[in-house]
Amino acid sequence: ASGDTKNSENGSDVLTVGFSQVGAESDWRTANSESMKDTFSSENGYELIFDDAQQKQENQITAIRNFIQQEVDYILLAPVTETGWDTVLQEAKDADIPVIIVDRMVDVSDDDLYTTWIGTDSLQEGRKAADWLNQYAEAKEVKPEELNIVNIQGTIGSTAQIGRTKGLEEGVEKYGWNLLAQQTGEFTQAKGQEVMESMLKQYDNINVVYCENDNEAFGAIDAIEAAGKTVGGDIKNGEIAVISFDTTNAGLTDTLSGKIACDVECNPLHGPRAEELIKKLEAGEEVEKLNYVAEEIFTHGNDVAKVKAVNSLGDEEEFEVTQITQEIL
Ligand code: GZL
Ligand code: ZN
Repeated sequence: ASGDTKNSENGSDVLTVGFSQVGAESDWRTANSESMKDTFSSENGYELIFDDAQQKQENQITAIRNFIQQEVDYILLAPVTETGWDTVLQEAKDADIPVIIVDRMVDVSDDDLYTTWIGTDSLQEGRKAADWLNQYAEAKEVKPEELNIVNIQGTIGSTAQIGRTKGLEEGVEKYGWNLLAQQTGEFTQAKGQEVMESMLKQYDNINVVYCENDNEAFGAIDAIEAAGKTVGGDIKNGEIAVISFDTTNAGLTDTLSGKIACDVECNPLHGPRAEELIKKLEAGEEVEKLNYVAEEIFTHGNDVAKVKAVNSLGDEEEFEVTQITQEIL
């Protein structure tokens, strides 16, 4: 498939790209799909075969096998979970079709089973949120042991969930927070609301809700308000601080209003970056194995100016906390 664009696998001068997408579970996912469709359009000289797996790994494996049958030039995979990919990626390798992993990461026996990866550092995202929460509690004169946290997790086994949960759990260990409950909200608004409702029935002392994406936060906020409680940041006076990830438009709108106390950016616009990698591969150029996308952190109050977080490569990085304003939206 690599080599001269003019003579791609199926002989036409169009590059055929098969994209196995997780599903349509969240605003972030929708934006990610749009970015890929906008980039790999026919006017840009591509034929995109797009498959929505409805968050099921077996559907992704079927889609990849179909792409192999159709002799696509490139396979893009946004993997719903971290494991279970060795067999089908070996089949793609045997068919000499380069695989680009997008967004979440895969854990495979041999990383030659994929050509390159483009995405974001979920572990560092979680660590940013934890560092922010530690400083925020201090600013609000709330002791670490007074923080009663519930964690609405993402799709269990996805690296986005694994990383963000790990970042929180490290904070619990390090600062002595109370982690009352953890349950998956499957990155959806409906499940996030359902899980929050059940947690509110079990605990009457929750003052922090750590949601692993904005859609879970929207659901959790509805449940909290329906229970007659208040989301905000004034933990000392009974408000519930909601932490979230993705910084979707709706998420940043809630951050501006103070309903979300802190939203950690996770950038979905991987289309152009994936195309850049394909162009390099077509030109026979070397590409980095791992291509991390830079991402920030947003709040609406000046309580925390900077956060520090070690990234997945082991380097500590410092980030200015961005104050959300109407103009940024
Ligand atoms: C994160 C991505 C996650 C988003 C969710 O990189 O995999 O999946 O945070 C989406 O909104 O469902
Ligand atoms: Zn991310």
